[in-house]
Amino acid sequence: PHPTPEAPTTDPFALAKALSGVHLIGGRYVPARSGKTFSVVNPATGQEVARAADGDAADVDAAVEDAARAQKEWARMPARKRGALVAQCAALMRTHVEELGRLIALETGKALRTESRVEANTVADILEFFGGLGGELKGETVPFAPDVLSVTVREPLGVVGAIIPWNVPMLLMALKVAPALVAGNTVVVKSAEEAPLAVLRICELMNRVLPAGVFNMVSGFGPECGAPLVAHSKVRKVTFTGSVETGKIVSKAAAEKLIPVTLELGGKSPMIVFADCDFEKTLAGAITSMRFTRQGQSCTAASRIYVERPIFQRFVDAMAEKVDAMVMGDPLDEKTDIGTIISEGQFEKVKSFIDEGVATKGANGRACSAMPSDPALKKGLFIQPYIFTGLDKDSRLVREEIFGPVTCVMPFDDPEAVLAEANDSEYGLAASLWTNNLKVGLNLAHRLEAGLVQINQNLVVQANLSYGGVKSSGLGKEASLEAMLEHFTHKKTIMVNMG
Ligand code: TXE
Repeated sequence: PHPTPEAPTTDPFALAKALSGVHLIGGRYVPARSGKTFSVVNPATGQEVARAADGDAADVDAAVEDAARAQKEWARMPARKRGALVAQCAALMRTHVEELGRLIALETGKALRTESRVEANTVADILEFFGGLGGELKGETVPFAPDVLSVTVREPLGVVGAIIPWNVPMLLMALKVAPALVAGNTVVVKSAEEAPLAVLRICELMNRVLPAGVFNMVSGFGPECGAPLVAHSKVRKVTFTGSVETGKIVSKAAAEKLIPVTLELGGKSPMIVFADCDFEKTLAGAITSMRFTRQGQSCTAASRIYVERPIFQRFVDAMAEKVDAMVMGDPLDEKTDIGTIISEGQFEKVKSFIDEGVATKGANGRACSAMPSDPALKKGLFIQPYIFTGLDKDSRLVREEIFGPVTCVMPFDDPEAVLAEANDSEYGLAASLWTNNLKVGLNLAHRLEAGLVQINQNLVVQANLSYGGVKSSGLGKEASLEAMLEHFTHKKTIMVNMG
């Protein structure tokens, strides 16, 4: 028993308090074995809104043991029934969109209207999509010899450990949990220390539908709570979204146990704009691709924009004007377009990039959008969006992932040179091309080193389209039927001699 409301609530402050101090293990809310908690802060005001259970190896062990026990029964349930239960969770999510949107806005500082409510709806979309795939866990028959029947069947891997970040925690969790469950695995999620609440509420809601132990969640810090999850002997697969640095640590630990791992890591996504593009559409695309509404805290953010020289200055000016018109303010206010940065650590990191850009000789940084004037927000982690021009291609701002509202715009003259520059990056997550010359567009799309290339649009996550990067941006794919089959099942071969 825990005092979370049965019906959806629109009071995120009360809900945050009610979700304090617990993990969700074996279908029940339980405190950390150590009794420890840590602070969850509203980044728009600096005020504590809840205390989360501070998990360690003991909590992880309890969660994994429960998940392992539950997995036997879960895997024996007909796949379409598992899918139907996940689809039922989707329906429950739809009735909680407003609640989840408000809660995630409170704990992450992402604006309700432009980001948080959208994320809550996408969670329902993802659960709905994977819920329909139970019947698709199919194998094949393979010709071998006349008297031998060879078939393959898809089997679950066992307990999946999922580690998620704070930028789009609900959506990224759904992309991991939904396919893992439908495929017959059970799951232990380790939430991000900056944003443990909304995902915990989702876990609670799904536990109203799913058998106990099938979906568990622990909160805590990376080395203390995430690392023991990866290392646990009964975790048979790890799926991780986060930084390249931590991704490498997780990957090494998984290699020690010889278990598969999926990694969704950072990006430095190029956007290439040709002079013949549809100017207004491209401009709008640049604003959304850069995800200013999320303070640029997106792995696919268009943080390097290359614009063909004849329209370069016009494009930069028009972009600055558009961003200037965006309203920065209280994330829960419907008028707000842009909320806050997630944490003081990220705030300092982003600031240091901006300071470096501003101090660079020959560079020009334009600060856009007014800082909020409400005195209640004076301790909020707001940063004005910056548009930089005049930076060298080897500048840290052009090469490294800033994960803030900072984009670098550079002119180009030659498609081959811009392609080489776009590909000269350790990352390879997403890219976009904006031109009405489809021959040029398709040619470059084929040669861009990225997991996702879009021409004249910038939609990102779709549950049925495979998603994931190349180079340092990751390993393996998320979303899509193929990702579910490849990353959450193994193919068993069964041979029968009929002779
Ligand atoms: O990431 P971490 P942070 C990038 C972005 C950002 C930077 C740092 O550039 O500025 O990473 O962010 C858990 N074993 N991205 O520090 O550390 C941690 O608790 C197991 C891009 O938040 O990677 C959290 O749950 N787990 C990215 C998760 O890993 C560990 C989204 C992510 O944290 C661990 C987020 C360990 N040893 C940040 N150490 C994207 N791809 O969108 C930490 N964790």
